[in-house]
Amino acid sequence: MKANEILDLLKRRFPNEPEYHQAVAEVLPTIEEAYNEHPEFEKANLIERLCISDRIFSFRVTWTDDKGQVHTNMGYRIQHNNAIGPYKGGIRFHASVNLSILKFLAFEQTFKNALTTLPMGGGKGGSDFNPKGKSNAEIMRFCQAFMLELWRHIGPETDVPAGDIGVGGREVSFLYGMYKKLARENTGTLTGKGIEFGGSLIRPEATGYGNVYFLLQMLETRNIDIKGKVVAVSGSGNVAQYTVEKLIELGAKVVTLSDSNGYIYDSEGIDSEKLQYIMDLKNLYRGRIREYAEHYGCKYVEGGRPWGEKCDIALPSATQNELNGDDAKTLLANGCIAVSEGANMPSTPEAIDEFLKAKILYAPGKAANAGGVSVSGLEMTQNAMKLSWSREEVDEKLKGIMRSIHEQCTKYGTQSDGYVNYVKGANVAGFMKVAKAMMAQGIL
Ligand code: NDP
Ligand code: 2IT
Repeated sequence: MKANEILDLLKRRFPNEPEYHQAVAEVLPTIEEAYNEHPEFEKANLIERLCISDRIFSFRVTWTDDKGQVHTNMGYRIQHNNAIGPYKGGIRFHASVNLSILKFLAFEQTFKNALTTLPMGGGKGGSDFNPKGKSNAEIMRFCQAFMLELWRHIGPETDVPAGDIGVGGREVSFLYGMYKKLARENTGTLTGKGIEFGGSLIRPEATGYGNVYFLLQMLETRNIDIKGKVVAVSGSGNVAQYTVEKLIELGAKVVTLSDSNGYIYDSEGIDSEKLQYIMDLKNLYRGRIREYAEHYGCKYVEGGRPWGEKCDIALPSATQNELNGDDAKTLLANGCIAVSEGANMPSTPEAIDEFLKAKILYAPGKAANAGGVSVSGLEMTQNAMKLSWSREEVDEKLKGIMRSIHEQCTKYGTQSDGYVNYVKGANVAGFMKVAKAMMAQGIL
């Protein structure tokens, strides 16, 4: 395999899909060596089979707003690869959603899920529906209309969706209610459900907590204590909120959060009471992060991103390509020692190059944010066994999984000078697992 040739082929075959090309371009050069050690992979054309989704469903979603006006949106589900288990991955509701974004996410999810130690393939879905400013009833009707098409493609042993940007507990519950009505079964298809009907404890916290657990593992390799470290977090949704919760518990000082309008800088640090304000603001009133700055009298930068603020650790937790090469240079110049990605592909290729060149601790999302899908996997297990585990049990399992992901990264990513390239480690570990499963199952 020549990484460049495969990439050119994919660009010709799927033009105008820059995020998908970016995700593939990040992986291929790092797995080239491992791939080429196995001539049988090349004969089986494993690489094209791994990069191109098994299938993609796209459908029109028609829904009615509170004034009686009828709207259409596009809905999609990408079933990328099920070599190691049922397709598994979130659903995103955001105005920017298109095939390029969902294909990048489904491709990454396949590697991420392989790292979790649990039997899950990779998938992703979503809609260009914009949930901002919609009433609860409109969200419900949209979720029901979306599921009216999606339900025939999913199931507990085939494809298990969950949340992502714009899809949290409220949306998963509406989606699940409609799924159940249509499929006439109660098997738990969809994870991130309410705790009363099959949801797992710790699932809401899992991505943020998991990212901090992974960060702790990285810091340990350099004997660095997280206590007192200044941390810049971006986003203010599900992932960001529970990242901050865990960081406060561990005695770190979180100074930033953001949303799509701008960021706040709180030099005093965000404490538990302020975090509760953010959770109410974002999850109940669905307000803007600017209101935090107005309430607590701190700095707010309209249209800005937090990376210019001095910090020891940066945890991008909003969206793809939110941290570019210049941001990376600024972070490094300000003494940043670690970057761990809560979001999927938040760092641009230029930013990643800067981090690796500087040899700081840098964890790509497919390793660092795998805690979310891992606890989704644990939710599937609990549903199948028709029982539920305690908080402590799930949290312990999550810690164990994040530790295992860190081990896999160091196993495959440690360079001759001792530096751990977590990008390479995660990609090679994930790739080898999926590749072996595909080879064993024949040409499909
Ligand atoms: P939420 O919808 O809960 O929050 C998203 C946050 O990111 C909001 O603060 C939102 O601001 C901000 N944001 C979204 N799009 C943009 C944009 N284009 N520019 C700037 N800010 C933006 O989503 P999650 O917290 O669940 O997801 C955050 C990231 O984590 C995503 O990359 C997701 O794929 C990833 N992830 C999520 C997992 C999960 O379990 N939920 C698991 C693993 C990864 P605003 O409200 O203004 O839109
Ligand atoms: O990107 C992700 O890993 C998620 N949005 C969570 C997927 C899941 O199935 O829990």
